[in-house]
Amino acid sequence: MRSNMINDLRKPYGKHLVRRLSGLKDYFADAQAVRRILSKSDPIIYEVYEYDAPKKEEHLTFATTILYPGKIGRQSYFTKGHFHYRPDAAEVIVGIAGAGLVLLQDRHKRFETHPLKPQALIYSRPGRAHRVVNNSKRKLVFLSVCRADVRHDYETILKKGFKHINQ
Ligand code: PAN
Ligand code: ZN
Repeated sequence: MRSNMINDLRKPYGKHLVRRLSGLKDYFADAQAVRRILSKSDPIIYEVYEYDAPKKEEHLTFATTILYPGKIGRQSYFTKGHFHYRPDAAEVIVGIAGAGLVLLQDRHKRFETHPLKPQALIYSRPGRAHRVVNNSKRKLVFLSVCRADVRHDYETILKKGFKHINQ
């Protein structure tokens, strides 16, 4: 993105990431279902368009995530989910299209869920890991905004998981 304005957050901008099941296979609980699906295809679970901000504290970065509908075993498609490394930066998540859930969890496994829908705003306070789940039958699109020098800790979630939610 070169201009200072984005007219439509549902359209591509910045860096494009594509997250397929093969890259998320260890996050889903049903390993058999993962193997069965991967033997036939490698579905896209979500895509992210991320503004390429300078990684400095005075900047903000933001991303649009498109999370597709679907299930792996009994679990609906979700984003990997992560903590932010220190400084444990906060994040704002805003619904753009479709509906789902935001899961927030702190390092003591205190857990909250919030409905995500167009115009809903969820504040992931410092120290909260966040994951978004699409438990609907339509595409879920949301915006996230946080400080630009943030680094993602995926390891903790991969090892310890979120409190389990089956949809
Ligand atoms: C978001 C996420 C995005 C993809 O922009 O990075 O929704 O989710 P995962 O990073 O968990 O794969 C964000 O939380 N940024 O900090
Ligand atoms: Zn984040």
